[in-house]
Amino acid sequence: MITNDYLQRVLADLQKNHPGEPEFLQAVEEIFESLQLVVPNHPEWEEAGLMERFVEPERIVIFRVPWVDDNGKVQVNRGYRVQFNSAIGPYKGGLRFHPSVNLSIIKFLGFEQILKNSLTTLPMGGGKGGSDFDPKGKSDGEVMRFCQSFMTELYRHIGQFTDTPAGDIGVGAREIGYMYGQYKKIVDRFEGGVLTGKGLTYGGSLARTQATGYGICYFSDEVLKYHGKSFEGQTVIVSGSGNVAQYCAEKCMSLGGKVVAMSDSKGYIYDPNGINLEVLFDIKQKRRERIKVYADEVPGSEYHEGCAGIWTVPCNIAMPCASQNEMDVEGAKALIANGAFAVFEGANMPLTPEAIAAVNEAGLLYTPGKASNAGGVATSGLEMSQNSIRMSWSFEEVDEKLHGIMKSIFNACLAASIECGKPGDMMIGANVAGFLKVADAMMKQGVV
Ligand code: NDP
Ligand code: 2IT
Repeated sequence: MITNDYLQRVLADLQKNHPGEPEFLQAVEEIFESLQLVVPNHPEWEEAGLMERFVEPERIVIFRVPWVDDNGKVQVNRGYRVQFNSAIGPYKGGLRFHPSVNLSIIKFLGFEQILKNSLTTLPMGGGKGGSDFDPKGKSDGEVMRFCQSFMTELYRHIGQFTDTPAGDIGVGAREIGYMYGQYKKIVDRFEGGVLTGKGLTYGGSLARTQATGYGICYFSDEVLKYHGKSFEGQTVIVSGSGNVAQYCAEKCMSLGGKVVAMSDSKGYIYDPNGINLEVLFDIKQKRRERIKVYADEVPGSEYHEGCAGIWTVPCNIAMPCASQNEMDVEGAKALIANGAFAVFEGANMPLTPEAIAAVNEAGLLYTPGKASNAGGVATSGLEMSQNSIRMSWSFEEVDEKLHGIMKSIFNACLAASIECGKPGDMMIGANVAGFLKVADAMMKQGVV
C-alpha cells in the first residue's frame, strides 16, 4: 500500500495516463512501496518534480523492422528502445526478442534497469529495447536479416557514450554478432563499446555468458550466509532453461545445491538425481531444442506439460529464472506448503505482487531480481571497460570482479535495509540503495 501523498499522486497520474501498461505500473508500484520509507525525508524531491521525472523515460524510440523470410515473403515487426534514465551513465540494458514484447514490457524492464545498474556501482544509466520478433523456428539466415534490419534503424540511437544494448530473452551471442556486424558496416568503425555480450573474437568478455547465473548464486550465497545457511545439501528448482537458468543451475550445483527441476514456457523436467548439465547444455546450446528432450534422453527423469507446475516440486530453494510474473500466488503457496525457505529471483520481476506478499508473509527469504541478477549487466560494464582500455582480462579476473560486485550489492542492500528499519529486507534495500544514487545525480544535474 502506498500511503505517501506525493507518491500516491504520481502513481495515480501514471495509472490514469497509461492504463494499457500493466507491467510498467506493477514495477513502479513495487518500487514506490519501498521508496515511501525515504521520500518523507526529502521534501526537496517533490519541489524538484523528481518522481514525475523518474517515471518518465527520457526518450522512447519505436520503429518498423521489415525483413524477408526464407520463402521470399516480407515480414514486418516492431522495434523498441526505451532510453529511460541517463543520470549516472549512458543508457544500458538488454534487447528482448519475444512475441510478447510491447511498450509496457520494455518500459518495466527499462525502469528496473535504472536501479539495477545503479546497484552495480558502475556508471550505467537505464534502458531496454527489443522487438515482438520470435527467433524460435527461424533459420539463421532469417535471424540475420531481422537483426540487420533492426540495427539499420537502431544504430543512429546508440553508441558507447549514448546507449549500449546487450542480450535478454531471445537475444544471445548469435543475435549480438549479427547486430554488431551490421552496426560496424553502417558506421564504418570498430566501436567495441556499442554492444555487450559480443563474441570473444571481437571484443566480448570472458565470463559474460555465465555472469547473470553465477551472479545470482553469489548474491544468494551472501543472503544465505547472513542467515547462517548455505547452498550445501539444499534441493533447488530453477525455472527456465535459457542463458540465465543454465548458469544459475551450474553455479548452484558447484556450491553444493542439487537442482532437481528446470522448465521452459511449455513444461518442466524433474530429475531426482540432479540435472545433468552436460546433457542440458548440449540440448539447449548446441541443438537449440526444447527441454522436453532432456526427459527422453536421461533415464529416471520426467517431463510434465505446463511450466507453472514446476512450483509444485518439493524443494528448499526456488530460483525463478524465466520471465516476468511466472510465479503467481498459487505457485508461491505450493512452494510454502512444500516447506521451501527461500525464493531468489533470477528473472526480472518473476513474482506477481500477490506471490511476493505470500512469500513475505510466510517468512521466506526473498531477493528481488534487480539485485540478484545484476551480475549480467555488471559484467557488461566490465566488457565495456575492457573495450575502452583495449585489453581482455582472464576468466578468473572477470569472475573475481563479478563476485566482488555481487558482495558489494548485498552489503549496499543490507545497509539500506537497516537504515530503513527493515534489516535484511532485500527488496527495500535494493530499491532504496539503487534509487538514492540516481536521485542524488538527478538533483545535482537540475531539471533536465
Ligand atoms: P533466454 O531467452 O536465454 O531464456 C528464456 C527462458 O525463459 C527460456 O527457457 C524460455 O522458454 C523461458 N520463458 C520465456 N518467456 C517465458 C514465459 N512467458 N513463460 C515461461 N517461460 C518463459 O533468456 P535469458 O535466460 O537471458 O533471460 C531469462 C530472464 O532473465 C529474463 O527475465 C531476463 O530479463 C532476465 N535477465 C537476463 C539477463 C541476461 O544477461 N541474459 C540479465 C538479467 C536478467 P522457451 O524457450 O519455451 O521460450
Ligand atoms: O536484464 C538485464 O540486466 C539484462 N538483460 C542484461 C543487460 C546488459 O546490458 O547486459
